[in-house]
Amino acid sequence: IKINSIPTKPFEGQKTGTSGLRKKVKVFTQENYLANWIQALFNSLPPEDYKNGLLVLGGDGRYFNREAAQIIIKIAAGNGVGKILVGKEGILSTPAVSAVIRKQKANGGFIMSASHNPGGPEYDWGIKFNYSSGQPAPESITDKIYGNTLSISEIKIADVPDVDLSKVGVTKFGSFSVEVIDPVSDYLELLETVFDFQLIKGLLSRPDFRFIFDAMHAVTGAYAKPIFVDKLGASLDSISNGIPLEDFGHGHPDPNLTYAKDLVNILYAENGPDFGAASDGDGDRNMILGRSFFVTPSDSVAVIAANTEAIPYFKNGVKGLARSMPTSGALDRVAEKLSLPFFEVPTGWKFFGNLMDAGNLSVCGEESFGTGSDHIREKDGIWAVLAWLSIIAHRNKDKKPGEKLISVSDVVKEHWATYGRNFFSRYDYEECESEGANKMIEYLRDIVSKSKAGDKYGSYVLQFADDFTYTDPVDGSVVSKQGVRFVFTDGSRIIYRLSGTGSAGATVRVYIEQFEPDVSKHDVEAQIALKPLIDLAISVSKLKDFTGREQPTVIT
Ligand code: VG1
Ligand code: CO
Repeated sequence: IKINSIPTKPFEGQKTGTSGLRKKVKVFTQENYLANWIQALFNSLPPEDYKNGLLVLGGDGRYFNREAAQIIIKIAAGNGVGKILVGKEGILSTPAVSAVIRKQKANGGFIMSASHNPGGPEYDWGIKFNYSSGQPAPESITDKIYGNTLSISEIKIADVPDVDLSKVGVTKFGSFSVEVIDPVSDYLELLETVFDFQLIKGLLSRPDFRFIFDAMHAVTGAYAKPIFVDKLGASLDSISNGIPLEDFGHGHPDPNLTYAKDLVNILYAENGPDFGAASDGDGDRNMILGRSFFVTPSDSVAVIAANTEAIPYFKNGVKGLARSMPTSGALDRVAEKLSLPFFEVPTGWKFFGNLMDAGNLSVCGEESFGTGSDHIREKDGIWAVLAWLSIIAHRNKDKKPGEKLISVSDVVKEHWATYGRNFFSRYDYEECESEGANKMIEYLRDIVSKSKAGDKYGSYVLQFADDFTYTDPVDGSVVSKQGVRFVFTDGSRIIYRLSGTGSAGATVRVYIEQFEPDVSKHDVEAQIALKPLIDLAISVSKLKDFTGREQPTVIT
């Protein structure tokens, strides 16, 4: 094949955040903008990681993915990649890319997604690169890519026609080939080894159990019918918004109480379904709801970790548990009780991969609706739904028709009674002015530097305050400035971070947590239980002064 060399100039700001490079579509459609980043990536990898190698490519179906896929294919060919596996129509969820990389022993893969950020010509686009064990590229790689974007001068692009991505099959161009694959099969095959599908099928076919899944017009629309309906016997009308659309039906494909309001309303209506779930743009997040009941993600991972006997994948035991720093301590209590190794990592799934590869970690989660295990190296929305269905099915497997079933809320309340309840809430202030948000974090860092154990904050007594630093126990790499935290003597915590996934301005996240061992206080609504701590969080940071915001954009 003929390879053309195209001269180019660097673009500023091609720095990846918590999860890949995310910008407005208009930024990505500037001539050579995407091409520069892809070429910079190849310039950053050792040649043995891609020359004549195998890569995977897919995405969440958002606007610009079709054009982007052709650009990526041609630059990959131009740099000597041997073969690319592409999801049909360019579709592959983030967890599916991770599964395909692992199963096909690929060198890595690209995910075209801005996850839960809205899509369409006016909105966001994004790209992530995952490595050979299926995990998001570590900072050592993404820093190198960024460095190379600043000095790039040439793009190597193969002179080949666009590939038809609408049909499964192989297209060859000399020594380079593209294989269009079914986006579901490898992923589904893996899930069938993780879960007892017959057990779940038994639950979903009960007349006294009603299930609903909201794909939010995002990538899990491509997976919901083959998995929940065709394999597990759910009815077709249990899937809502099941067709992936380029603009997610004008929605914000983020499964939380604000952006998945339609699903929440259905579950909270009188005589609503027994189980509801949703996933995000690229299929790695999940929200779990019972009838009139919301499972906070920090509790969700703790409940799954405490109930692994319902999931065959864990039959040989659980190696360890982990959560991101702002995620509540509910999981810590499970680890302690079960005497399991436990890890606290910075925000972002990339920090779990090393622990999994080293055989130290089986189940982990983030408060941001991310839950998963070491079956792959990404969080996995459908996995979390199947994990919960397994738990409910396992608990009810001996229930006769007509007998009352143990519900989602029963399972969570029982968990709280055993372990205590970690009340948790997150306040997001989206798209603030960067200047004010940065100043607020500086101000907090200054408080941290002057604080000492025993300082009084209203009725709370400080145990310590810091800006979280993490040393990876496997490779020794260190990351700092991962979130300002105030930890009090009763275990309560207030944490402040700036988002690393936005595409405009700054999003301030405030995380609030308080532990309550007393069962008689577990039924209080989280916002009420946490009110004093939330007020404290807002006043200590002078958030209203720095951001000019009276109210958060999203509360979870
Ligand atoms: C957010 C979440 C983080 C998650 C990341 C990617 O990052 O807080 O927990 O890993 O999104 O999720 P940030 O930096 O905006 O707080 V996804 O579904 O976009 O891959
Ligand atoms: Co996502």
